[in-house]
Amino acid sequence: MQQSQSANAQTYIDLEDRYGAHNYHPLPVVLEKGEGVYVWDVDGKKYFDFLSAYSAVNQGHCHPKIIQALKDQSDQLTLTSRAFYNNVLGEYERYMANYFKFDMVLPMNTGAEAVETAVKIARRWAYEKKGIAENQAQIVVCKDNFHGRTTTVISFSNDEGAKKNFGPFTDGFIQVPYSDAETLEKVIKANPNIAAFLVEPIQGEAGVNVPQEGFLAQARAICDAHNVLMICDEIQTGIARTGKLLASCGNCSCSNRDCAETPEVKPDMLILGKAISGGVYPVSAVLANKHIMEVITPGSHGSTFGGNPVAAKVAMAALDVVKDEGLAENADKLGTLFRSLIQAYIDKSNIVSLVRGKGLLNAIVINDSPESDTAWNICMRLRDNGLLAKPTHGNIIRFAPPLIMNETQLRECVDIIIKTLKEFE
Ligand code: IF1
Repeated sequence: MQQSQSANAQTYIDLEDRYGAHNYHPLPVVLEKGEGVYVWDVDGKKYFDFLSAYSAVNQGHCHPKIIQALKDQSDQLTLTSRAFYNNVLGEYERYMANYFKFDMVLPMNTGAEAVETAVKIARRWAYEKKGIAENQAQIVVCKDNFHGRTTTVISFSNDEGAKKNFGPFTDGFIQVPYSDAETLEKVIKANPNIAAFLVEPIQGEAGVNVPQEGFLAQARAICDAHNVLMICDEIQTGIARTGKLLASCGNCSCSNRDCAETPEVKPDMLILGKAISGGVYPVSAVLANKHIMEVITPGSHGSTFGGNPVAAKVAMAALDVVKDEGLAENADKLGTLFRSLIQAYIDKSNIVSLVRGKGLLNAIVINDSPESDTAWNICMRLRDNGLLAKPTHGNIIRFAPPLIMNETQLRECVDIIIKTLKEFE
């Protein structure tokens, strides 16, 4: 039997239920503390966090170096707006440009805002550089994409739950199937008004959908051949999550398109969010080279909080941690181990039909219909057994622990997951 919430936990749940908009359906667990790979609920029960705030907390909860940066800068200067210069932003912009190997950065706050920013840059580029006639630019996106929740971003989603009764929508987007280079090429060839191709290197929300080997490189070549910008949304896949600094990059952890070790691609625009702050502060960014970024002029785009000194210091500390602690290498190593241990279980059970993913962005597909509540019930039982994960699309469970996990902890987690799955056989 599933355990029910304590009366103490229930009071917090009731508060949210009464006073908050019902835009989520959370797992009934009320957290009050986090440290590293662990979180604790209001009754003091400890859990492994296997969601990491949707891959924002890659560096682990409350990483001391990131929290210190937050505290230090908070005492000094928090916000100037961009009406004035400050002594941190430029340093941060140089840091980001060098770290990700792009000429320039445009700082924003949330992921959806950064996607909006990339869409605006791509459109301006189309009119001012590519020579597309005004208001004719099209952006190619993928079926089952998830890029955020603003009105324009949901305009190119095909998720009914995210769109219903939020129209009218923004024009100018064409959907193609994910990981289908042939269709992508056909669509781009047939339409001279295409400005950009926007893609997640692995589709997160769609259920950790890994494209066919070579798809990104093929897409890169198609974009090059037709003067179309390739935009990678690495908000969820980036920052070491998939075993590399960026999922669109090759095996080394740089993102240089011409790097000898890199068989994959470098996009024209890179969109980052979530873990660039280690989940400590909302920080997002769009990176591009100068010939693209220069279409943005004073007054054409901005944000009160984007690039504020606290965000800048927090992000630099969070990205230092990624390199200092070898998080990409660790995610790669532990991810391979995770999938092999789960696969060994799948081979002799029929409750899970497959495990997929890269690095520590993985999912299992439960062998039941997407309409069933089996995956939800498994997540409830995982909770009881001390591990927090969330179902997506009915019968898929995503597993994305902080990347600072060690092998002993990972093996303990796999034991919890397998023990729980066995309870459902
Ligand atoms: C929610 C999923 C994860 C993203 C990509 C942009 C954004 C996201 C690739 C927008 C955000 C989130 C938001 C969160 C659920 C979540 C999610 F299940 F929907 F797919 F992570 F797995 N591009 N992803 O994944 O970033 O504006 O939220 O900062 O509750 O909507 P944001």
